[in-house]
Amino acid sequence: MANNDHVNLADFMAGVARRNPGQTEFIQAVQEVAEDIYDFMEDKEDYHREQILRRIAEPDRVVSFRVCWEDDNGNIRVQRGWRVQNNNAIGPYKGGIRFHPSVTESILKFLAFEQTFKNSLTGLPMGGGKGGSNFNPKGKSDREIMRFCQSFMNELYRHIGPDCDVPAGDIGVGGREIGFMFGQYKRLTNQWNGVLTGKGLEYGGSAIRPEATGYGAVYFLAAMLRTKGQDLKGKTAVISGSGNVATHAAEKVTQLGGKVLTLSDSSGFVHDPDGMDQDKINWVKELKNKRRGRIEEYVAAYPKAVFHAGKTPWNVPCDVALPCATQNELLGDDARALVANGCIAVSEGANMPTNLEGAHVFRDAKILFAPGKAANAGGVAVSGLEMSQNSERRSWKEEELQQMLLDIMEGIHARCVQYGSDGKGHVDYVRGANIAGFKKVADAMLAFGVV
Ligand code: NDP
Ligand code: 2IT
Repeated sequence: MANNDHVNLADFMAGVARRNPGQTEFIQAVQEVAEDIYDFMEDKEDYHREQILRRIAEPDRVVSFRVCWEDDNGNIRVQRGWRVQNNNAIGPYKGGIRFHPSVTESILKFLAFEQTFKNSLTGLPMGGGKGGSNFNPKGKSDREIMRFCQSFMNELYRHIGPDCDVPAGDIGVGGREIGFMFGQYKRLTNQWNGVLTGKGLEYGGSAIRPEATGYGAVYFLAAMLRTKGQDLKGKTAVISGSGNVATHAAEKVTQLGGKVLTLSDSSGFVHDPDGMDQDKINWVKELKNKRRGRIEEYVAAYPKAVFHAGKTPWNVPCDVALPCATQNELLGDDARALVANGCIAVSEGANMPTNLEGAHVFRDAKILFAPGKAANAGGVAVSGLEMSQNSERRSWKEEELQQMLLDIMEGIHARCVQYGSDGKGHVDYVRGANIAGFKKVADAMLAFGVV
């Protein structure tokens, strides 16, 4: 009789911590999932016997490599690059690439782990992966970005492929960087295929991919509100970040009749008591994507707004909140402030923006709380649709894709309700997302035997 049938949660987590020393974000992400999965697995011997959670929490592989490039002054710069291929039970590895000085192996492992469940939740055949570099794109010229992207791809290309691993964007990686990386992949392999998503519309990209994450997070929010007979009309929204996810979340909240009060970046947040209409949001997009400026500049253009240096926006009273910047940006005290100020729903556009304590505050208060792996899955879902279009060698119409995104988000919401409902009118979306995401991957792994 094997003796590892029933390792309890505490021992399981102690093992994860022992095997991944110092990888705090990864351990945090595993803990959050394991808390729900252990409960769900209690009477499911085969998941225990086959060590399924232990296997999902051990990446299939982590590739780490040196990235050298030359800056505009002729200096040789050395960065580290990674690709974490976490699990490909239900499809090719799929997940973004992040360029940010804070990137570590721990952060990419947490993101690849989360991605595995997120991609499963979409209902599309995609496994989980993530990559990136500690390269800081801020202040770099276009040519420097190009040289870095080309050097990064010089190693990455041998680990990816349209049926193997399909990267996309994330923090610090948008259309410009995907273009440089796709160009270099094509040059190295002499293959034109759907190896990356988030491409430009001229070369195989999908309509609405840039909008999909932010829009999807708001569709999920609207679906949660609907269970309480409510919608976004007239509701005040506090949003963090001012990048791809935040600006498109703001756009959709506005379209659905809500009033966006804040956006932020790593220097602080702007509070616009008049709300941010489409013109103002377009101004922010231009600021961030073209001029590569700081959110602080908003107050010069819109003088009624106030900039709060070094602060996050969670103390601004609101009906709904969308953390859309980065991990661990919303802590226990922030969650308590939001609940105390009457916030009724939180939809995570970012990955793991709420820390464990904050998540427990929201769950205990029984507000509507959508974890990133459910709420922000619209981005990777449309990436999956971009893969389908590339394989089929055609492009679907924008209206079709808009409807597919909406349907996918409704489907994720329904799966969360199925596994997260307490049967008495309350839905724990974290639990629902964890279990629904896990089950599909776990059952595929059971079918494969011990691999
Ligand atoms: P962008 O690079 O477009 O924007 C990132 C935004 O977050 C910027 O406003 C940035 O401010 C801010 N930010 C980044 N790091 C920090 C930090 N350490 N502290 C405070 N603010 C920070 O990235 P995205 O919008 O694409 O990504 C935002 C989040 O959404 C991430 O968690 C990402 O993993 C997640 N996500 C993205 C998807 C996508 O499709 N792009 C899909 C699903 C999730 P600053 O300019 O000062 O750095
Ligand atoms: O975190 C994420 O889901 C992303 N950055 C998008 C991944 C993708 O493959 O589109």
